[in-house]
Amino acid sequence: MIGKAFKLSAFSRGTFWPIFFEIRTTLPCFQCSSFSSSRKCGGNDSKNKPERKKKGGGSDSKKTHSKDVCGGGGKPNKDKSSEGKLKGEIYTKGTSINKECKKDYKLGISEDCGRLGSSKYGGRKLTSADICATVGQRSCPGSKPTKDDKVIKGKKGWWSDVEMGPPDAILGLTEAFNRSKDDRKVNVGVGAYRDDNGEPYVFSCIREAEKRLLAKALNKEYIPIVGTVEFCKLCVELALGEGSPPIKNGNYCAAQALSGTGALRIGAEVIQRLSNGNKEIFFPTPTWGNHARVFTHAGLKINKYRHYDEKTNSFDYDGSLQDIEKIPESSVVLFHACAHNPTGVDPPQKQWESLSKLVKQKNLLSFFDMAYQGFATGDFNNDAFAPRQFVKDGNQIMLAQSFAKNLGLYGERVGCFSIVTSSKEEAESLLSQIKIIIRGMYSSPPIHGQRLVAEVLKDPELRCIWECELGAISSRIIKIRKDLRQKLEALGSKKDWKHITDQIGMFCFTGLTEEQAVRLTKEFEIYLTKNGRISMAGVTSKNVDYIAKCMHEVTK
Ligand code: PLA
Repeated sequence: MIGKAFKLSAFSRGTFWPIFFEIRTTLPCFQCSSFSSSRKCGGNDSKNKPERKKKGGGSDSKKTHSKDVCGGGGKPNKDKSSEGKLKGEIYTKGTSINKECKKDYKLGISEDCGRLGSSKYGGRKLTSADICATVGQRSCPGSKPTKDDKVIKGKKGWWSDVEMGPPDAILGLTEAFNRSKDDRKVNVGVGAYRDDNGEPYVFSCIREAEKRLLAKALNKEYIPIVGTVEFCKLCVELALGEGSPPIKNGNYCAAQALSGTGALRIGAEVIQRLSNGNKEIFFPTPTWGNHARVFTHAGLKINKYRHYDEKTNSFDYDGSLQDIEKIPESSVVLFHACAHNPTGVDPPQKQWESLSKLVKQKNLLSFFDMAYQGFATGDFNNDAFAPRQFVKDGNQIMLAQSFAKNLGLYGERVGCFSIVTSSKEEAESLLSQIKIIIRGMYSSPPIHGQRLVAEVLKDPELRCIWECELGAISSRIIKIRKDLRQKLEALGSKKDWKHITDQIGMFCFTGLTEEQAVRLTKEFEIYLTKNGRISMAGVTSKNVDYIAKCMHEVTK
């Protein structure tokens, strides 16, 4: 089957990407999640079926069904893009797999899968409500859970007390944006770069690296638990500078991570399990919304210090010094290495120098979240000033790097976690323990994205292209900041919008109240976080007038 799909798509189109799509989408029957071309979906072959549908159990099956079946409520699935792709990419190419599913998919419910797979229903056709009830999907439209779904032999079902969680404050916005059918809609919620046409951007250096990798026809073996030595070294060199003493002396350890969040999560676990210091971390206020979750999930206490002065829309230098001064010795302090999220306000270099001294003097452990290196000023070295200064002053920093934004590898999840240590021996012991932590979480990291990053970082030509691209990106953001401010002023806004151009990096902390932000979303279809943060990367020459007009409207 794979062979057939491969031939049809690769050779008729002369391009490779559909292959991935076809292989992924033809294999699983998405009713029963069985991965087979010869097995019919929902066949009675129970050995081949993933375990599911136990009353009150089987969380995985619940998820699969709730999404693919229940979501449609028995009506045709509305996801036109995937429907089109499924028809166009798979079935009209003459593949004979999962015919039942093809037919049923159009109905939004796999009747055959349901009928063959369940004797309980005596072969009658299932409705979506039947299936939803069977898998205990309480919120499925049209499905009323029976008492049986909630109680197993006098006990509650495994998950029957689980309440619906709130949507994510940032990523939930993209979901809402995608659901909206309104032509006016603008997504300035998540910090993902868009070109001036509002399209996602894939770096040319990454496209080229991908071509080169494909030509090498490399294998897909597991890579080491902490990633390759080459990748980790390239990352730390990018952050700390090539000749930096910890790298020369081997006083650091590093591990590939699942992007920036994964790096922070490893760090949180390392502090919790291995540090001799306090299990308490201090964040700047405000900070990225996910920090609290990442660190509390690892069992750390969280606390805060001042970062942003709302009155002046700038870094609260005195406030942060006063607060950090009071932090108990041996605690952890988190810093945004550059392009602070959400405020776009960083300490100037002189103030970083004082902060570094204070942290050293108080014996605090600094953890740098470096999710935007190159995005603040367009220059990696400038943007790495703070961690480099801290290391220069003898601080043993921890570092979480992400390549989501600065190489556009959002979905590839490539990052690096590292620690500067006091000796090579300490680095080796730490790394051995980090391996144990990672092995217990996800075993080893993915191979593809890190290859792309290494390809770009080690090749002077690709690196040069990368630097040019980053320069162009940061210039576009700086220009669009000016445009937005000018438009607001031209509309006669009485508010001071100077901070739009003063702030740097991806975000603008507009100063809009929650009420104003919610109004922008509800009335004007502009999706931004409730704290008034706008991703400037989503503002373009085409939507800037509209955004300015609406911002003016809600702040009149
Ligand atoms: N740290 C900070 C300060 C961030 O802003 C983000 C991403 C991350 C870490 C994690 O990024 P990564 O795991 O994708 O590498 N913040 C985004 C996306 C861009 C998000 O919330 O996940 C944001 O819109 O704030």
